[in-house]
Amino acid sequence: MKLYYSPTSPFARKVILAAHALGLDSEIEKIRVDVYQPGGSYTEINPLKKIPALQTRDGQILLDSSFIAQYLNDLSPVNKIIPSAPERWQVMSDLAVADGILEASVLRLYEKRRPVDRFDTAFDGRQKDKVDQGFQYFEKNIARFLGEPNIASLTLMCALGYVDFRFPNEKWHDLVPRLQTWYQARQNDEAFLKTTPKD
Ligand SMILES: N[C@@H](CCC(=O)N[C@@H](CS)C(=O)NCC(=O)O)C(=O)O
Repeated sequence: MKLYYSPTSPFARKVILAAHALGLDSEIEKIRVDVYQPGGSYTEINPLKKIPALQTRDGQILLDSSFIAQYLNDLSPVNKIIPSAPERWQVMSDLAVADGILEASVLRLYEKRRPVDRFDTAFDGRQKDKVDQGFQYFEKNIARFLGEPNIASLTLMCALGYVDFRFPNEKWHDLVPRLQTWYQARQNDEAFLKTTPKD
């Protein structure tokens, strides 16, 4: 299989962590893509020019990190990261919150990269609020994430890592102490360390 990725993309990191948890990482060749370069042939892989994308064993292209993680989950006979129903529904709903934190954080990065006079403070504030409220949601529900990793907890790890990477001056840690303790206990996991984002 081939994973089109970038080392700074938290969505790609989610897929890599999922593949690792499912014992499929050795089967995945990583192909680095820069979606911010104009032109290029990546639109033939993903017309939306977003990463990640996965080329499956039989050559099919799958798009969207959570969907790719579901595909990998189905492939793996062991260590499922998505439980069967009824537990599945809560996990997928928690995943939606973690994905929402990622989406809001990526939008904030794009905003931060605008020329200063075009930075939209109100827009940035709305996205930051989603991130903060998302963190509070996980702080309140942290008991659900103490067991084996699932797709939601892996995505939450990526979200916390991404906020630290892109917004290092924002001290979310003190506001959500249980979440911070949870994160600290998992930060040294091999796959997580190996995928630390760098520009
Ligand atoms: N829902 C998508 C989001 C992917 C996404 O937004 N990736 C970012 C990189 S972190 C990207 O490719 N952005 C380029 C763009 O939006 O033009 C997924 O889960 O795969």
